[in-house]
Amino acid sequence: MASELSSENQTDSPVTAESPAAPRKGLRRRSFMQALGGVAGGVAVMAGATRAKAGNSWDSATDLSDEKLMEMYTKMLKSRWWEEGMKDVFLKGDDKMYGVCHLYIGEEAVAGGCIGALNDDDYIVSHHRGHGHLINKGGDLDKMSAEMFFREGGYNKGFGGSMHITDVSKGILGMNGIVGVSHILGAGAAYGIKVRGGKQVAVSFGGDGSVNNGWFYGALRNAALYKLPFISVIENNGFQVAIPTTETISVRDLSQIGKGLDIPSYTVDGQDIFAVYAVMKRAVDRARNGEGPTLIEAKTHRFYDHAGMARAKIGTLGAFGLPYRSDRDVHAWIANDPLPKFKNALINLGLLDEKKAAALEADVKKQVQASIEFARKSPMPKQEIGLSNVFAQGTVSPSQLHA
Ligand SMILES: Cc1ncc(C[n+]2csc(CCOP(=O)(O)OP(=O)(O)O)c2C)c(N)n1
Ligand SMILES: [Mg+2]
Repeated sequence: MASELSSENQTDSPVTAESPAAPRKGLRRRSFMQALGGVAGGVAVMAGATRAKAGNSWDSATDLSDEKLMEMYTKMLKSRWWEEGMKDVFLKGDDKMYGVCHLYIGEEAVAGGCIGALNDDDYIVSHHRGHGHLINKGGDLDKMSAEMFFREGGYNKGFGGSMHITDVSKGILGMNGIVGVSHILGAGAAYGIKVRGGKQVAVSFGGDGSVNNGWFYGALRNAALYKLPFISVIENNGFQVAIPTTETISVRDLSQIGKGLDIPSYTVDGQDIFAVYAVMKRAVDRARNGEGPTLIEAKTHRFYDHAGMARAKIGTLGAFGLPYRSDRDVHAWIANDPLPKFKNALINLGLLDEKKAAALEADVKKQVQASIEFARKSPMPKQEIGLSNVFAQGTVSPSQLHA
């Protein structure tokens, strides 16, 4: 899939009149293109009825400063190792984790590239597989871990679990367990921005399954009509639980859906953080200029099972032996892991070397471990306050064990 997309990105011809290619800034660094090597590329564009070709992905990504690149890489590391930390805690079984956990591992370049193009005061709305979105938008690891353990120190004071983590102060309008609703919430936030005359943008993330409901279409229709500063990002990992996407929708590229509403729509290689950033930057510029919404489909892969830790092992990346996908595919996806690709690009740029990379990874793992210790020390919430923020009365005890 990735090579197919890359092969469509061999030119730097403009995209369409309504979504012009980002202004060429020239290469900030001579070595930038070489640094990206095989990871550059991967943007395919759906515009009107024709499939056009986008500019090279590195072209828009050259505006990223060294500091920003390192920040994006550090966040990708945090996202990966925090989730690996949660996986290990669950598999060791010494601690109780509550709620359901959907690992984002393998998909991190999508959150990294998209949120890397946002400002702090922009909004995101996430879905059930959203830990990576939160971490990239500045989510606090201690509070996230404590929420996974259902502790008072958690984001939701221990009453939400993974799928309800929210931090409005950071523009994170919540993860959400209802598939598809993120898009209508994102469009609503974009409407709010427009009414207030703000310059922010609102971004909704959803899986490939999220396009199969009315919230998605309602969000796009209204965003197009009112030219809302809205970007809908579809993370197409090829499955809805265990059902292949090809069995649930008639189009091959989900970006095709936007064309009926005249929304600039892109399909991008979601394993290539630079390609994702490039296309997102274009969408963000368009939204801030008052030109309206963009639809982005990022083709990606999840390395673990839909939810929980079936067939996962401590110290092994990815879950093998699941009945609905082949191990061969999983090996191929892992060979295209966005994390080492990003690391190698930064090494080629001279921003990292193996020693520095190892030190950075060790530091991130330390932060993850500290967050787990924070969670362990945090008290269980009082059952009496369980219903204090909802329209009901009584007590609530944690009952659903993470599975
Ligand atoms: C409205 C709704 N229908 C069904 C479900 C049950 N459900 C939870 S996750 C999921 C699959 C979602 O697939 P996708 O959107 O592709 O996201 P992915 O899990 O692949 O990241 C389903 C059907 C739900 N949570 N909400
Ligand atoms: Mg999916």
